[in-house]
Amino acid sequence: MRASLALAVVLLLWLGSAAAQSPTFTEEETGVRYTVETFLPANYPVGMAFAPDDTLFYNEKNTGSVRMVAPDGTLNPTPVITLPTDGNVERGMLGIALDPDFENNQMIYIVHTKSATAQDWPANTLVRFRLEDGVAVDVEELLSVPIDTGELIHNGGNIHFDADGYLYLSLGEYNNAANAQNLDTMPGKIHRFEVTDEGLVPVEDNPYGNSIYALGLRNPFDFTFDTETNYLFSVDVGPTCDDELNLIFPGFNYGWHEGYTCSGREPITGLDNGFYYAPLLSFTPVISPTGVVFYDNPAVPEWQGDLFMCDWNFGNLRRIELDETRRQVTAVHEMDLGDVQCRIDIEVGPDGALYFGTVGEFGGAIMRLMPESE
Ligand SMILES: [Ca+2]
Ligand SMILES: [Ca+2]
Repeated sequence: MRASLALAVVLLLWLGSAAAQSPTFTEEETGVRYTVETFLPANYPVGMAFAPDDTLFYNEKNTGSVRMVAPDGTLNPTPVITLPTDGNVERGMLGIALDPDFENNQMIYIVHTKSATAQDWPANTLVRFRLEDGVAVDVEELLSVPIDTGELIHNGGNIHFDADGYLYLSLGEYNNAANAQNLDTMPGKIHRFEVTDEGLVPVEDNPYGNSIYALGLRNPFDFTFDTETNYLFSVDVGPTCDDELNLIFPGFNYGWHEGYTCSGREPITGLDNGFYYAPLLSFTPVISPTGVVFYDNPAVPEWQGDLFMCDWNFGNLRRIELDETRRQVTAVHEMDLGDVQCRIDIEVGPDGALYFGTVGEFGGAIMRLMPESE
């Protein structure tokens, strides 16, 4: 009797663990073991941000909604906010960032393509609001950049705060390469602002006396800050060549211009403004890099300070190592995800797992790459 009971318990335990099992992978270079699993089915989750209390916020590109997920993985059925959003092609509810003092002020920033009206172009628009009982209040439009080309591609809007509390906004060139080199327009650049009581103000020592921080970009879909140096690393999605990972310094020119010819990491000359800075990585054939994030979590010491990058075309996840100057790439590793794709944003969770968005054949979901604890 006792033996059969024990057997039943063992069997139940075994069945339970088998049901919950996700494929386990071992990274060749580091020996780090991890699983890849669905964290949450989600509608085109293109931007994510974790709060200090482990709450996850994410954008639904096409619906214009921001959603909230409790630390235990429960999705709040009511969206935090739904803004009238044009989700056509590369437009949509794209970027999200939490205020550096979110813990105290509950402020959230998003960038989305505000729908057109009879009078106005659709416009990539930076909005701030405060979270109160799970929904947005005090909704405030801080900046709006009309898509006056009428183009559907190269919106590349994202927002992140750096360690000094400055807010950066990346904007694609609205499918007009001339924008990338024009210091009088906003598209095709990364901008830097101070958030004040009066709204967004260009940082006083910005290189061109306006909000422009760096220029010559085509479609800087996501960027991230090195937690060791505060250096800004941005992807740039190229044409039929030259997808890039760039190290962004103030005033520098990243080379995208009218009549661009594929140049890989070779110098580009004849630019009017700013010194040219060659990409750290250049990809031809193209992969369309999307999400990037620096790993800064004690869970996996082997990954500390590495940059993770997803790509749209193949859904690959790359782990990119830098040298001690933090200005050069020393190694690029493709991570094994099985048949899972990492196609849009990627962020590090407070648990040390990598969370990334996927759409397409695999369905829309936020996936979780969970390192095995020792
Ligand atoms: Ca470039
Ligand atoms: Ca990211």
